[in-house]
Amino acid sequence: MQIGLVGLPFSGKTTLFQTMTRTHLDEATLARQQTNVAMVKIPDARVDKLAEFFNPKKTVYTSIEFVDVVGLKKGDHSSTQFTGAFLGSVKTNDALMHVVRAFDDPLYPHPEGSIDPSRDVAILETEFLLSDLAMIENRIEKLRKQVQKQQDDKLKRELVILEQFQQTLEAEKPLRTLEMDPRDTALIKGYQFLTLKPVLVVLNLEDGAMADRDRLVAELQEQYGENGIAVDAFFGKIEMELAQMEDEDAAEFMKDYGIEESALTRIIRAAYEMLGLISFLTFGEDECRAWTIRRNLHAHEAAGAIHTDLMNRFIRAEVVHFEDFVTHGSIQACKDAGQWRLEGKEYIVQDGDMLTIRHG
Ligand SMILES: Nc1nc2c(ncn2[C@@H]2O[C@H](COP(=O)(O)OP(=O)(O)OP(=O)(O)O)[C@@H](O)[C@H]2O)c(=O)[nH]1
Ligand SMILES: [Mg+2]
Repeated sequence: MQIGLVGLPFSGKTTLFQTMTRTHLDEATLARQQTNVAMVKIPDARVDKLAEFFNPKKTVYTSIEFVDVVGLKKGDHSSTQFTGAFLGSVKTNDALMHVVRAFDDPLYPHPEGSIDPSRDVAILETEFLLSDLAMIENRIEKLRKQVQKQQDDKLKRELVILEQFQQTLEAEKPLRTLEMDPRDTALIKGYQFLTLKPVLVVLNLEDGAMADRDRLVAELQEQYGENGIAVDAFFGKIEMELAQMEDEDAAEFMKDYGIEESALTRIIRAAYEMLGLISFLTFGEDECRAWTIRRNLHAHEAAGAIHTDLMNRFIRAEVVHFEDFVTHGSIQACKDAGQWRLEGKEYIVQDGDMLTIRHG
């Protein structure tokens, strides 16, 4: 799972990257203007709790890869500056975090000359939309010729989908607003359309805007919600400092500033939800671990996330929900209380399920 950080120059992408990955990039690295990549462990209090209980040899969290995408040139702000390399790099990301600047700082002039988050969201969205549209127009032309020559149901279906996409984009709607049949999704997956990717807009607010945070987020959400965009916010400058402190100092600092939860925890969780992901848990004296899967997977598919053998030789899943486990205190107590179940391969795995896979 890979999330790309995108946004206009000086919006705070690298700041957010350093906050979430808890890394510190030195001046020389920053000056190189390279793409930064890091895996981020998904904090999960349930895994901690299981580890406390089972005292395993190994505790494993799931992780997401974050990419600080470069490609928009400094000081350039006409739309032509969205280079092919930038768009190409964004294509391979599973989802996007769009960092939008809401802080003012004369040292780093905003490339558009003023602070206007709503406008900035639109700039990138429009650029992505035009890129998808160009690709679709190109492809439709070729497909029409092909379909005339050969009777191929798949190609015909593809043409129908792309024509629908074209209409949507021409109405200035991103593709993620369309309801789609999973079979159609599979058919057009190879195109990696930009406006089909889930987007979380992250407003980069200045320290003084603490009290306005919820209002500013709600305003943008109101405006862009119907385009399938989620909105969150962070305080770039102070939260980056926070991420680089020892835990104790950070706790003190957060109290002083009235921050309840660090951006690290909150935004990572928002990203997780945006991607439609859930976690199930495995446990024992060897290992307690969280696994990431898409929502609505069957038990045998979830088993496949652990190992393909477990999917192929799946018999049944023993299931206890984490909340029930905490309530009753042990697997045996869950059994006694009727909270332990044996499920077949069609069972839809829920977030927080503790699974033991029986296999042949
Ligand atoms: N005052 C203030 N400065 C910030 C804030 N967030 C980031 N900055 C500063 O703004 C400058 C640009 O931030 P970056 O994180 O490098 O922005 P970027 O989007 O990665 O920029 P490019 O990679 O050059 O496109 C840095 O010097 C940051 O320290 C903030 O919330 N408040
Ligand atoms: Mg940067």
